[in-house]
Amino acid sequence: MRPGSSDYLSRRSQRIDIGLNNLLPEYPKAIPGDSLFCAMEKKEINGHPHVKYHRPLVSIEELTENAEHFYRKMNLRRTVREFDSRAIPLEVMENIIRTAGTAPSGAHKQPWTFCLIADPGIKKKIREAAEKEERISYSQRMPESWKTDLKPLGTDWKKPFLEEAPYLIVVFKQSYGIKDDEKIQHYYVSESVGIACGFLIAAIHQAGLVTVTHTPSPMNFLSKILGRPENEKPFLLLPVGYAKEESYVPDLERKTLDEILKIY
Ligand code: IYR
Repeated sequence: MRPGSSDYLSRRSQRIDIGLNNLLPEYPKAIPGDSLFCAMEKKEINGHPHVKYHRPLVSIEELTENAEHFYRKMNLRRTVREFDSRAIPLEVMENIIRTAGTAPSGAHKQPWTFCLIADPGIKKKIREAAEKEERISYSQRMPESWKTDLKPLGTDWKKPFLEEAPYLIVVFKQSYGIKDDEKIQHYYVSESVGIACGFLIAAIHQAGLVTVTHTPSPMNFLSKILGRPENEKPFLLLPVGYAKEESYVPDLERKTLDEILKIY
């Protein structure tokens, strides 16, 4: 079986699942992050509760294979702007968002809210508001040099994908939290939410779906349409779905390892 073939990839992910459940035979469906998984070996350290970290013991051969396998899979990710309207089960989207929620964050404040939109009426409102801003951006706000840089991507003010994709995810960053009417300090908010969006995009790709990272500017209209509170600011808008059956993406190249890696 050729590494990188779809059969090879699905066999390998099955093997990873079986491995996790062998590690936890008493909880056959335990998933890290679930309370079941966390309820195992506990210990107080400096007066704070800790749980045992179950180190996955991976051989050098497996490390090598895992790293190459994941790179190959991620290297197949492409930004796609044309969607198939085929429905996607809500459960799939919930697990994708759970994955984004596993991201690290400043002082573990998890300063994010993911709004999932399937309602055609709300999608229409978002499209209309986004296109209104984008039309102004493309005709008045963006300098010619910016538009020249975007030419190879073929973007313009029209955003039909905001209605065509079965789901939109709007990610909000929480500048601060609120609990019992008290403000909670958040740290490294943009970094944390940016990392969570990276996890989100990887999870969308891993599931077999596509997205485009859309950042209409300004995007305050999203707070209004979705009725988000004052402590949340829109961060990123991601339409999610199957790619349209026949769609083309720009013939782009990624920087080589030599260009992005400096070893010291
Ligand atoms: N937000 C606009 C413009 C745009 C900007 C960049 I930088 C892109 O990589 C792609 C598009 C739009 O969504 O069309």
